[in-house]
Amino acid sequence: MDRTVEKISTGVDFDRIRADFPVLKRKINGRPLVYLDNAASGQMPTFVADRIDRYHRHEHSNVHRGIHSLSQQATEAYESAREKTRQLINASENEEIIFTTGTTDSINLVANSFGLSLLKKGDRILLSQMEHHSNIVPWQMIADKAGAEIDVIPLLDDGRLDMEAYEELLGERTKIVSVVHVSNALGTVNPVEKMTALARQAGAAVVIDGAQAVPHQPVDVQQIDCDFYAFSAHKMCGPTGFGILFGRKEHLEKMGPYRGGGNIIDKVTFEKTTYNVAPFKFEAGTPPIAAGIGFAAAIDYLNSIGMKRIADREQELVDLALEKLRKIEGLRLIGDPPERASVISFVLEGIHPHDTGTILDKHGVAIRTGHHCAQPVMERYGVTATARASFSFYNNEEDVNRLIEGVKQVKDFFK
Ligand code: 7TS
Repeated sequence: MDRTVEKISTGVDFDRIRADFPVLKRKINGRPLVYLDNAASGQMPTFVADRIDRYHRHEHSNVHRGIHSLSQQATEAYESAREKTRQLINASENEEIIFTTGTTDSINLVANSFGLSLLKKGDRILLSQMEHHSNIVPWQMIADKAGAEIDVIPLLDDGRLDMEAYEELLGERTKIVSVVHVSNALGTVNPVEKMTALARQAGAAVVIDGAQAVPHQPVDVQQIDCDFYAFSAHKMCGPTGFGILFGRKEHLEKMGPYRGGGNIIDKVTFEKTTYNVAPFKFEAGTPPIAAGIGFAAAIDYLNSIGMKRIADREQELVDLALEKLRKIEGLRLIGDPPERASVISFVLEGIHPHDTGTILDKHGVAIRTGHHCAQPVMERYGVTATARASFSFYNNEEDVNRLIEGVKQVKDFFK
């Protein structure tokens, strides 16, 4: 059956939604832009850009400390992002939502504050072979300091995690499991709920990198039952420089601050400083106020469509693209997992992915090429780079066709 996007019965007018993103009207190299680099960063709708603009022009003030009205209004607007984020991922309390500058920052916070105090010499941290470098390097740095070791869950040929190996690797010295929810290099959706349950049985804490999950599907941290969950605003209609770390209250209460400064303190004397409560003890200095307010607007925008509808829409587009890509001779999918989110990685026989990306760009199609900050994935599948198309709900069938047409042109060029 030929699945077309028109058949989506979500009740949402996705053509109208495209009009919310002015960048999609741009021409790149003489052709209408086809933006398929959403895994790197998503586009921002006018609604969010306007909200940030309004804050800068009419509402700017520092937050949390002010007695004057402008500061209190800014604080209210900024803190509304915490409540909206809590609802979005179904955390039980606002105190469990820490604002950071992005997924990378969130993982560094967990590694330094939670990891470093927990890990003893000989303890083990379990990561997977499909991690983004931001969920590898911070743990290596902490492992070095603590004298801990890192184990790696291997990948199967189709891009899934080897769950048997996972169970075997979960040992009594495993103190932390840190895995990606959705791979940015393969698109694989990992069974994080099951993985968390297994880790709990083994007595390990679970950190999940949700950078590619929260923008594309409903996520429920209580259902997953993880200890920490990290993601970034800029991949989900929000601004850069803003990220989230969910942490279970029982951990956050015990954890020490990650960075020192204002806002995180209760009382400072030169003899001794005592700290504020979570989440504030992790948020030193003036926070990214405009970005937080923008993120609150981004959540409102996404909710106006609905995360389930977004997931369904993207699945249709990915399925359609996969169906067409599979028909192209000499195209190898890197990872072909049964459960895939909005990412497709591929290579064309005899053609470097950078050449593929350059020619596609000449036709106005923006994809990403390279190792996607996941070099162990490249090594596993014997490539140095892939071409990666990543979708969002504002993409459409025409975008899929333009990608396919572009890939055929790449092949023709190198024939
Ligand atoms: N984890 C995953 C799974 C990611 O995809 C990314 C960014 C990060 C962590 C880091 O997020 P940041 O907001 O702190 O930078 N991924 C990509 C990508 O695939 N291409 O560019 C950035």
